[in-house]
Amino acid sequence: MTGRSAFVVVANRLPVDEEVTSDGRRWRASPGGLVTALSPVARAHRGAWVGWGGAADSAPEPFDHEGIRLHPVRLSTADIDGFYEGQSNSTIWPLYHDAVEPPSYDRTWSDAYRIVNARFAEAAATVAARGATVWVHDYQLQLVPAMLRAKRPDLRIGFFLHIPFPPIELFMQMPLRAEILRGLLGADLVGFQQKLAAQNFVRLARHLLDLRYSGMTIDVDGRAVKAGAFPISIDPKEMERLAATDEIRVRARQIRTELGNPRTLILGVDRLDYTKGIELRLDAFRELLEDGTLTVPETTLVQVATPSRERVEHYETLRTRVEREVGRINGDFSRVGIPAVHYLHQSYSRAELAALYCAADVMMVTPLRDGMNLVAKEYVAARIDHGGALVLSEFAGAANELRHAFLCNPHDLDAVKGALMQAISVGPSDGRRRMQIMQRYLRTHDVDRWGRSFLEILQASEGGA
Ligand code: ADQ
Repeated sequence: MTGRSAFVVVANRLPVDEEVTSDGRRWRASPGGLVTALSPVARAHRGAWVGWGGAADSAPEPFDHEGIRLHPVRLSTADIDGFYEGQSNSTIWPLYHDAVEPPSYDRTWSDAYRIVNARFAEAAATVAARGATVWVHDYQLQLVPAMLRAKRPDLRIGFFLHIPFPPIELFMQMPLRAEILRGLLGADLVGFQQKLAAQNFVRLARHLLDLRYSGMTIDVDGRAVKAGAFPISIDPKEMERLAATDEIRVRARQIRTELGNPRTLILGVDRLDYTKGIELRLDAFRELLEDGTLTVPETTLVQVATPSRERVEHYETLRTRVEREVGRINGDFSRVGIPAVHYLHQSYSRAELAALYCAADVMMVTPLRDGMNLVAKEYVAARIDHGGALVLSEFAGAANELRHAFLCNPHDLDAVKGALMQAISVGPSDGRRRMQIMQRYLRTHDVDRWGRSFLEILQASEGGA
């Protein structure tokens, strides 16, 4: 594959992880929704992908991987500090998640963000063919659409934000607010997980830049910029296939045996992130053990928490708090050889995740705020036996779609406890009915539909000059 591409994905990370083996360096497709969603689209368009390879100060020459041309962008250690850990994960991430932890602001981070966004825009401009479609992703790259348009007015540019977009009052805190808004408005189509987020965006354009809008289309100096909701999804067939294998069925039973065959197995699977509501889940569980509503060993909680952003301060302190609380619950309620909480600070294969999903009676997904939350969708897809029950925070994007989960307000501990108890005690026919309805929904609202619906609207937009 040579030359420029008619379809380019731009994301913070490339869709591959580097593996160092005894024979040298090798690239392996990285797991995750974004890669599963976009790789087939990029491949079908003989497309390119611009992103960081994951190692500091290293950017190999462009190379092909499974039919996609990959263009690594170099990030230095200082870039990672200021752009990624600073502006992206200590300013924008908390601010866009309702400031559930206070955002930090630092002028040097803003500079790093500008510089790195310019580097991504430059790389995309070099890679894109004349009139190409470029799809930029997520909160790390919000300046890229305008920077790219300035260099390449011929392109059709789409942007998708995977996390929530905050209401005006919160967004206005950000020193970089006007620049970020103008950056996003460089796109022809700006996609969000939820309608509310898209509405926040068009209102902000009027409030901050005095731009007119009609419906969900903003007039930016005579150019039409559309905003819309495109709730991301999963490939439910992947989980269904895994759950149907003998290997996973056996492993699910084995997990329950290893846990001492509890009557009720409660599961949480999250990146270890303060937005995910891991602590409140532990609080709910502890209170239910304290008042005797739940007992050990009849009930066990397994919390899988993938290591994440460990060099960012909020994440370090969260880890300490979670581990202290797990220790406290176990100290008070475990029996010899039978812990109340199994806490696993590890990453797992898709197969092991599928087995955990199949083994769990209740899945707790309780973020304080989440763009979508794919774990909730994966759990539902994995339950081909129509068993299990999902407790889901109203503040996850997924709650707009998975209406038959046991929904709760994560800021109300009694409501969380109530939803958990309802899920534990749901009758088999009601439980089955709820699962079936949610599964039917996921089959028709899969990740393929997400990608197609975004790109169809993008193709129908005015596009470049
Ligand atoms: P995340 O905040 O990372 O994504 P989520 O949507 O739940 O959150 O996706 C996590 C993914 O990681 C899932 O596919 C899950 O299976 C996987 N995972 C979690 N724990 C794991 C473990 N221990 N081992 C292996 N895999 C694990 C952001 C937004 C979300 C939005 C997605 C996609 O914050 O709101 O849904 O992007 O747009």
